[in-house]
Amino acid sequence: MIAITRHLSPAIARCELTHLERTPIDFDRACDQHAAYRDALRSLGCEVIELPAEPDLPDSVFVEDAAIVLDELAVLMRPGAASRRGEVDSIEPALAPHRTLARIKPPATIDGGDVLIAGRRIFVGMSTRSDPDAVEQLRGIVEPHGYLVETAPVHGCLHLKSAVTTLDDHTLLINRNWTDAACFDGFQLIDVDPAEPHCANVIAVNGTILAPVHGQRTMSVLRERGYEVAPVASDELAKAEGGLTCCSLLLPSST
Ligand code: CIR
Repeated sequence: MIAITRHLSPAIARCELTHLERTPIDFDRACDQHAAYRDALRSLGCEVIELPAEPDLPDSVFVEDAAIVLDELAVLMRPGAASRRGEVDSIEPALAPHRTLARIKPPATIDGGDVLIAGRRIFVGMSTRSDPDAVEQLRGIVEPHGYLVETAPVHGCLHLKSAVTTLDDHTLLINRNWTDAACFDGFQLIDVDPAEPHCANVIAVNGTILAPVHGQRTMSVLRERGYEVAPVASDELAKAEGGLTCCSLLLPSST
């Protein structure tokens, strides 16, 4: 597994914010947490690619939003926030050696954080960042490869993957208050602990679940269900509305 990451922009203080009030981000602490995140990915067998910081793109550490990666191809997104559109050209050269690239075209908008890939089913969150035009374009790109594209509502959080992420091809971790659980028929659903609404954003990598360290109760639930869980601190970038999935693009290296 390759994990593409990007160092924090020194302009992170000017990040986009939707649901949170702006509070000061401790840049050094955020960098330390990002380094620990990269180490966690390495310890789980990932080859971590570290792209240089983009001084003029405040949110560019959140590489997940610029593209999605499938075994067969990668699709460059068109982020909903205008300030983030430059991130796409910036990530393209890092993906090009690994996958054929397709691209969502204007005026459609879609953030990778809204795209949940679960086996051959792809769910797109209808958040403030992603629109039906992009869903249709994505469908046209990926359905020839055998994927089914569906939509799910998003309310109360930024992206679909703030509300639900994959634990494995059959199981999802979900906060039902932020999306509609009925959209995910056919999957086993595990609920985040009600006291930890922000803890549905986890990364399943090589058999282990990377989970936010502040989600102790949710981690206990996952362990009881037989998952190996590794905690990662992410509270500094959480002030920029970033979670764990947003800081990497994972590319299975089997292809
Ligand atoms: C934004 O609002 O776009 C960034 N401040 C946070 C993006 C987080 N990305 C994600 O959840 N996939």
